[in-house]
Amino acid sequence: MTAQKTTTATLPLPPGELLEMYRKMLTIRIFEEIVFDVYRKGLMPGLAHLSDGQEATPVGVCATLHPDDTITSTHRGHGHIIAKGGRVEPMMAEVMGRVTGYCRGKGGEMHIADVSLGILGANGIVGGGIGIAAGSAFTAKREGKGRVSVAFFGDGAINQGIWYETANIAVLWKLPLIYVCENNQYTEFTHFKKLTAGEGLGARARAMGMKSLEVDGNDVLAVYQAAHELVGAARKGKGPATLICNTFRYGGHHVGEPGTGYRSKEEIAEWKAKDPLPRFENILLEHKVISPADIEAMHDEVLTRVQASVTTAQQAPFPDVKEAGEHVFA
Ligand SMILES: Cc1ncc(C[n+]2csc(CCOP(=O)(O)OP(=O)(O)O)c2C)c(N)n1
Ligand SMILES: [Mg+2]
Repeated sequence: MTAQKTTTATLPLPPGELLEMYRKMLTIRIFEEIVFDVYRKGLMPGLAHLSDGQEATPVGVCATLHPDDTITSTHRGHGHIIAKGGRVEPMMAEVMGRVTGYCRGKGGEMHIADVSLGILGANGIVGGGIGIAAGSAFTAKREGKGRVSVAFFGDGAINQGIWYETANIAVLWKLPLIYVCENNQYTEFTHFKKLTAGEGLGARARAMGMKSLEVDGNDVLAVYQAAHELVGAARKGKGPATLICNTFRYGGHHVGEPGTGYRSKEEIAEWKAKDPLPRFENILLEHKVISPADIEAMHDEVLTRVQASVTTAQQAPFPDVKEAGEHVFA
């Protein structure tokens, strides 16, 4: 299957920033592949929710953010965390339940946070991050320094009451809140069309009086450009906005199921032909931002780093039972 080609006449960012975006997308892909391996080898407790196939959305959005902007994430959060600057070593240690993890091994793969990077947490409660992001946007508004808050969530979360409650107040109070819906087509094992009444999230956002854009969520530059517009407006006090990114997860809902029982081979192949990584690679190659040798070298470098994060985590202890009740409240 050959990758779909995207042509872009002019690039929206300087080469260094584009390379950083590419490195992050590659890091997410490799991190997810290695987490799957860690799961298969029995090196982690529980299940992992992987986001390979969805790399362009978090990277395109986070490329518009400043270090002091905040994000909230979901149960499928590894990509958001890497895109906002999270380091793979404490992430892998957290996945593996070790004391060197971001949350001292007590959060696990679904609850990674680094407040110093503006990552207010991945979240196992569908829609749970939206309320936290609205609170962060309220703080940003009161501070008046132009910071923004981004809530990442899936297509399944748009039917949760918290979206409507926060959207209402965010519009009324002009909060700098960007709702980013990663529509990966499925809510667990059900197609989003079977769960979504009316015309979908864009129409709902507009009904609330909020601007809404919908983009190809596998085209990192399209995501970047749309997010840049909405984030820029929110920084200037124009209030919240919604960005819908259409994308697809390659694997199952979690690593314990293959993702094939409810999705046809044709559907999976169709989305793999739109893989965000080779599409971005083609653009970078075409504009001579990167060479095939650079791509190979970067791949090897990231792979070595993520593999090393597993070995290092294996050498770290599990948290002591005595600290089970510590670090529970922030
Ligand atoms: C409030 C709540 N209801 C149900 C669940 C069980 N659950 C976990 S993930 C999930 C599907 C979420 O789908 P979506 O929002 O599209 O995110 P995706 O898994 O596709 O990334 C559900 C129903 C949950 N964790 N929280
Ligand atoms: Mg979904």
